[in-house]
Amino acid sequence: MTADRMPAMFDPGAESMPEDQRAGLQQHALRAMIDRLLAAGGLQGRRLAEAGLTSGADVALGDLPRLPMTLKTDLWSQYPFQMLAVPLSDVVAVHGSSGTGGRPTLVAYTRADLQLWARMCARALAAAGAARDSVVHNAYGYGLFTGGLGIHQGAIELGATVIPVSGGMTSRQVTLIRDLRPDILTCTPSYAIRLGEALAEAGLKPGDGLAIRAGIFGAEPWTDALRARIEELLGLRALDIYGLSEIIGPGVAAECVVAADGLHVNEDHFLVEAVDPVTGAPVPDGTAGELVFTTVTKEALPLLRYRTGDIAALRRGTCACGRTLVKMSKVTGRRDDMLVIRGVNVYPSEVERVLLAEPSLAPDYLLVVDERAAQARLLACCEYKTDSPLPVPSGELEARLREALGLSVQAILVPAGTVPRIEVGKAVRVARWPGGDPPLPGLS
Ligand code: DLL
Repeated sequence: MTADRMPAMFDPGAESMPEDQRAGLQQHALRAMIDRLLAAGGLQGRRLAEAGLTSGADVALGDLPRLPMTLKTDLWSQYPFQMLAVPLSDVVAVHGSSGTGGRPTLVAYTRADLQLWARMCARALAAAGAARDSVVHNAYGYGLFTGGLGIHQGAIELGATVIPVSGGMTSRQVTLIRDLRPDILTCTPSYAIRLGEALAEAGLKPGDGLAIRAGIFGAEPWTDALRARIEELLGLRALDIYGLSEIIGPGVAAECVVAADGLHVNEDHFLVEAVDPVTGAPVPDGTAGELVFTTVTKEALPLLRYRTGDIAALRRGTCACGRTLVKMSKVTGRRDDMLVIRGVNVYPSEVERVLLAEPSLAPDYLLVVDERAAQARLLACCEYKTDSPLPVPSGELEARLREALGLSVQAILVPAGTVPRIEVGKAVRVARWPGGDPPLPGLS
């Protein structure tokens, strides 16, 4: 990409700052955060005091790996507001995610936190090539989920026009895309496929009625194979955006359209570490580990070394786009979604990579962990494309899966429309089958 076509950064001073200069600012912000936590006297402040800290001045940036960690269970035990570092009257919004067992993980924002969040999402949009004259079709869900409102505020901060369509009602989305000709699409990657198919059915094709240049997809894991599928279907550059409610929502990290090979972490606000998911010890750059974030500038809910459960690798250096922010790889799995099948560790993303590399298969699949016998089996139920005359023989697919995973997996090809479609939100790709009715009809 030539310099004159390089999209402008939203915050060039911060995004392309020399690393050593940024480290100075990070240390300053970390110390101030520790002072705020100690003063607030909540769970995190007490842990710091127990670790012998009396002031932020006691720590240097390099001490971060030795500071106490914070877990999702801490947010649950302090539900709803015991972890706030500001008076409740300073909180202007709450968001959250549905936790397991229906327990929401609730997070809170001050006015300054919302401004910070808008800026982080504006950075992500600008990194995708969006600008003031852009029209952003925002099909992330609006509500307690952070996706919709986070991107919404980011688009406004950038000065673009946002279409707050939220998720679902796909035929209305098709009409709006036809009439308003957005250049940027934001939604989950699984919904991008659903929308792409609906647009194609309505006769809207890349270059013929569709003007979307880039899509910013996240909130669930997706592979490069799915990226290729989305790009082909919608004729756009498919970029990854990562975030979690606890840290701020979308905008923790995002890919740039220039390199599109990893997500720039906004580490001037969110310090990032990759640690061994079992021991918690730091892993070297380039090695997959569990991401741990420290929100050094957030007011309402500052989190010290928050363990995300998300697995990715970090990479440093200056990107072709000019950003010096550390990059994280795509999330390759979660600490807790790793399946252990007959002693072999399997991440659903590894299976997805094999399935989506096969052109005769559609992007919808369900992995079924058959737990009816003592030795669990993994079944990969994949839809074949309706227009594919000869789907791949299941034996061939099984050989590829065995080669990639070191495990025998039973491949079951099913007609399009068999795997339950998600209408909006996050796709469910794994089902357990402890007994009783099978998760998909016809399995035995
Ligand atoms: O999913 C925030 C978000 C909204 C991110 C829109 C991107 C776009 P939560 O609902 O709290 O927040 O879920 C956070 O979703 O810990 C990851 O496991 C997963 N996740 C989020 N983005 C990605 C991604 C939002 N790009 C949890 N790739 C996180 C893989 C992702 N997983």
